[in-house]
Amino acid sequence: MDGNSLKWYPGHIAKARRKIREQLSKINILVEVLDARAPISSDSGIFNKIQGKQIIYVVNKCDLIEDSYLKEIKKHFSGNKDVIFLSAKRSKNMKEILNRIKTYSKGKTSNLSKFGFKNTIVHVMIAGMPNVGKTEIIKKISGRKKLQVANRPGVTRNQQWISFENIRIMDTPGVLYPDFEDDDVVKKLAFLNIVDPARIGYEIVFEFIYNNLSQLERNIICENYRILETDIEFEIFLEKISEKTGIKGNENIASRVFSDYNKGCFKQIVMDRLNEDKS
Ligand SMILES: Nc1nc2c(ncn2[C@@H]2O[C@H](COP(=O)(O)OP(=O)(O)O)[C@@H](O)[C@H]2O)c(=O)[nH]1
Ligand SMILES: [Mg+2]
Repeated sequence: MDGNSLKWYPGHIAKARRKIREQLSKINILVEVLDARAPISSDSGIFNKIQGKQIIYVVNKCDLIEDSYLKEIKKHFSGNKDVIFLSAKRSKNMKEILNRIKTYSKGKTSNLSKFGFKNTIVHVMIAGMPNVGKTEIIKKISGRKKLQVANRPGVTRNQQWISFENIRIMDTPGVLYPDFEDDDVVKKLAFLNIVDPARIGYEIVFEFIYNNLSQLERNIICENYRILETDIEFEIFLEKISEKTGIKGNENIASRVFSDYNKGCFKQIVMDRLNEDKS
């Protein structure tokens, strides 16, 4: 990629990472949210070297993948991480995250109550890359409908506490890894809206994604736009989508495909191929 590629790691993300670290001493349970379509590449690593705290990984947006891939992710993580699978948008499996927080906080609160502390509050921090659904998850488990979510990175700009029952949850702005140098990973994350695709260019990102799809995956997109030809070059492919949708201009056409992908039109297409990672 050209010299512009560093623009996707803006200063406010470095600040967000620093602020998360500053708060850690107050927190009992850490939750990192991952995107189910890229459960490895969407790990920000923010809690990697932390010891002595309970860390829960939440694989969110499971409604955007197929059951067979969900099984693969479960197998991939089995045994090494404390992982929960859910879809915040569809309110699927939300109880499990609350149950897990309550289970982990039980030991803590009963210990403190021995020393006369009443109504002990459990402090939970939710972190992860931008746009993975951190705020949506907090909305669903807290019942706070007014929290702001948006399908673009960078909406939660400041840390905020949300309290309910005996739980205080800190929502945090999205973070990326600090040594983010692999342009291919950046493009994958841009296709998921984790890195703002407009910063790189929709067409540039989509060309990379398209060129890395299998024939089967290309066919899935073709079918969605009722394109009969298969095995076509990227440029021709954009022209065909334009013919079928009436959208003009390569940026706009690519942007439409992004939006359809993020609505769940191509659930078979995921950004991390787990079987290949093992080889
Ligand atoms: N399809 C799908 N979309 C989700 C899910 N959870 C969150 N979203 C959407 O993803 C976008 C980002 O959510 P948000 O909570 O603002 O992400 P944050 O930046 O991590 O706080 C919003 O458009 C949400 O509605 C989910 O489980 N499935
Ligand atoms: Mg947010």
